[in-house]
Amino acid sequence: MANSEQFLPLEFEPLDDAAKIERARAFYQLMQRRRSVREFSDAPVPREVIEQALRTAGSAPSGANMQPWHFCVVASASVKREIRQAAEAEEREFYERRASEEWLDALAPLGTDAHKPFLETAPYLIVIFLKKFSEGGAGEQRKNYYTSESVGIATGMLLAALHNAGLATLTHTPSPMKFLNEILGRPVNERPYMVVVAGLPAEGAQVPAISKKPLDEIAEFI
Ligand code: IYR
Repeated sequence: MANSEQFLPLEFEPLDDAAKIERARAFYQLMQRRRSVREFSDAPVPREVIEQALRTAGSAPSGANMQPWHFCVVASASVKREIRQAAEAEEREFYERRASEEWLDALAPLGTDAHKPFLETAPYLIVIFLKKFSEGGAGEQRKNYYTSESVGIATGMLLAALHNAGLATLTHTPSPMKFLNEILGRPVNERPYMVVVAGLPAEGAQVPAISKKPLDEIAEFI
């Protein structure tokens, strides 16, 4: 195996323990400031920021390295409007009929409702599709593995990359999301997974007063 042409030497940056701890601390300091933002400015953001962040997302590990994702970046005002209209129709249905009282109670601290102006205001909507199958050669369908885990990891890396680049983000999941296939012309083997709204916060934007659980509540060492 070690001599196989299929393998290359690992490029690995060794760090001493103090550096490991410092990097871990600095990354936490960066990431704990990420907040889900629902009030966006229409200020433009260079497309290159989005492209680089998508490269980071695309570097995620995936089942059998199938990379079962497709990122559709929507900057077009008319397509954003179409998405907003379709998403708000689903959200009205959700808030007025589909959601249980228990679900609405859980959402109450976030102050969300069916009104989603940020879908038009923010400069970019990154619509992430999950590919249950990929196109192989000759019109064949090739099965992908661990697709939701893989796309979840890539989405997390995308959020981290966008935050690191100074952008505000929101994960948005109108449900059902099938309308995104139609609006964006994506094939049936792709399932809309999430919309990541990206841009800059509106001046004076507010966020819910919520907190994260401390380490000892979310983890244990055995
Ligand atoms: N999709 C709806 C509802 C919603 C659901 C969850 I779970 C959230 O964390 C936030 C919102 C909406 O976007 O309003």
